Amino acid sequence: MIYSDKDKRFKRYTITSALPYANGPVHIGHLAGVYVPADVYARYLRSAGEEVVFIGGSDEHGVPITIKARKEGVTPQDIVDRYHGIIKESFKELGISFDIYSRTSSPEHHETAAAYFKKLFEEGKFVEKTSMQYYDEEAHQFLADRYITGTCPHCGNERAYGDQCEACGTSLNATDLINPKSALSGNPPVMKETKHWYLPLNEDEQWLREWILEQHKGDWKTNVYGQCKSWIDAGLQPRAVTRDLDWGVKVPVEGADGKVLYVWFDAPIGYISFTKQLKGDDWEKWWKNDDTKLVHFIGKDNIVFHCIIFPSMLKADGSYILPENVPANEFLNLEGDKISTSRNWAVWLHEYLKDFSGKQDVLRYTLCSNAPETKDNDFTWKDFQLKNNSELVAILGNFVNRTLVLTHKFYEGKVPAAGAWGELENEVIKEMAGVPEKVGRSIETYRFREALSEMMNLARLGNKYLTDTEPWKLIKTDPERTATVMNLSLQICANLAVLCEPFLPFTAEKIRKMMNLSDGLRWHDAGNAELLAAGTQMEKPVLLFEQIDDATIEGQVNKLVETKKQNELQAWTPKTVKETVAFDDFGKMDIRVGTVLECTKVPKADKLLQFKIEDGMGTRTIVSGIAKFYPEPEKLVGMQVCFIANFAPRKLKGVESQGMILSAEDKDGRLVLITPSQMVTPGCNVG
Ligand code: B3M
Ligand code: ZN
Repeated sequence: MIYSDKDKRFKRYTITSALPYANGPVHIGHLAGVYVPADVYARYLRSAGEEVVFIGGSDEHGVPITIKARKEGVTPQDIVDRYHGIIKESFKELGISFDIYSRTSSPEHHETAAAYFKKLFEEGKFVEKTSMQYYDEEAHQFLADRYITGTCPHCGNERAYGDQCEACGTSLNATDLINPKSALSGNPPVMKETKHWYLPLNEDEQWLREWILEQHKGDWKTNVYGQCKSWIDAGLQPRAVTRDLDWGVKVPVEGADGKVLYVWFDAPIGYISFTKQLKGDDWEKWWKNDDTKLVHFIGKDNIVFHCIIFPSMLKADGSYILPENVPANEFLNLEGDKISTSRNWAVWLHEYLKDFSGKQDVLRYTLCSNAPETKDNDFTWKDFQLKNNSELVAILGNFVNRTLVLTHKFYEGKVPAAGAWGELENEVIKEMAGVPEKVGRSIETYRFREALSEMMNLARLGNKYLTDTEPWKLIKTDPERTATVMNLSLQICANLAVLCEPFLPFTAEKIRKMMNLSDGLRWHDAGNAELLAAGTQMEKPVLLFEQIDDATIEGQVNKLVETKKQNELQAWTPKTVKETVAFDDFGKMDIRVGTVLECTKVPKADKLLQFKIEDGMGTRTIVSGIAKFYPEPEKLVGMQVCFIANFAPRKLKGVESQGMILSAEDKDGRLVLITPSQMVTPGCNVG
């Protein structure tokens, strides 16, 4: 039974979460944006006694997957098999409680998606259009945007893609590219006519405006509502729902050889096909009955697909319900930088689970309390440590642990019978009575950060109650009252086991087991001091959370620093060439070869080496800032170096340097001496 009247008419809930592309693992951005809030919502509704299906699965079609497969020399199926397994396993380990986690490469999905398209096709819901598209004659394949590279007309980057230039960020049409080339054969592509089917979104403007901008004004989040409004106000265009690709759901009509469904047409149908897989013949009520509430959990980059395109598809069929809400979150950044799969700038879920085994709830807690619900937010490892140490350990863990330790200390672990509640107890019980509704209402309105904080306030209340009553002292003077205090403190712990479950399922299970609480307790059993019968045996307490130390956090931060360094190396490009100089200018530079006679560190200057060079005219001293890269300078004796002989002498750390030794600065900052490829006579010119 839920609290908000607006939703009381619903008998069941179909909860979907965006299907992650199976071309890489999931990271904390996905979790904070989509999967943790969706799981909190599903767990809460189940605890409140509602009928729920929570649908998840891998999105296994689309060009990024085929590109990755080509790069690795494997098939797209190999790629999706690898990542579908990693994603599914890591979601399970984090306690994301899908009722089904399926995949769009499954035959059941292909069948459902193809049938869905065919029905709309036969009812004439699509517009058929031909257009000219780039085609690779050697590969006998039309080219999707990412399969065309060329020179960006805006910045000259020669590796721009058909849809975007990653150097200057401009979004492009393939025909904008200068010297376009096929990424398949490397040949210039030709323009060839092709036919596709389009969803006439332009015809849906009226009902979309009424459904979203009027009906859902005020109950859809402002970020979602705003994006839909700007899309609709900008004027909706027909949207192609087929592609010339060989990986995806084959288009099931005549004249569609070599064509598949556009990935954003087939993927949302995955929600339906997975429900079919889960519920068999009983699936329709979850998608077609008006007393079903359909909620899509997504990130903000998927708003238009879930609020405009998929509803348009559902409406075109005519037998489906539309989403009641699409509570999209904004983006989570990492240590102040945008999370990026390609730059490996992420905290990958499967790696977290390995590095922080047993700490699933710490991540769930941090990502829920910092969720980017209304604006982009930032994940830092320091904050993760703080949330764990000063909230989970210090508040929730500390309260439960103190209560159970004292129960074992005073009553051999048995719940003592309470005497009459005093004034303070009645205040605590009254406050506790309101917590289930406060937390419930926040969850029902998708304010999960607020809900989590309200739940933690119950642990704060418990801690304050123990601190105010000091049972460890009271036991000496008033054992009866102490029994009352300990009984109520245990009741609060039992309430927390129920109320923390949607957020912290692993912790809830630990508390339940320690207190021998029935696993049949549900949301509406909480909010009172009768959950635990006197005499119930408490198990020996185990710590719910442990401190996370600085070294652990430093290890994670250093991992990111290393990633950043690798990214910079990969992104390195040579400095632009300096302005042209006249030959005479170059001629003023007198560059010679010399042989190293001696080489030592310059005292009190960790960057400098002092060379004694035989220069064909005698010897000279030259100081060079390469000590860091040549830790054993004596090994340079006998080597030949190139140096500028006619530099004005200058003193460096008290040593007069007569010239400048030439070295190359590599992309990682390393300085490497320039030496002739063969021994030459000292003093000979370099030109
Ligand atoms: N595969 C994931 C994304 O855009 C996309 C979601 C599909 S939900 C039907 O990040
Ligand atoms: Zn560009």
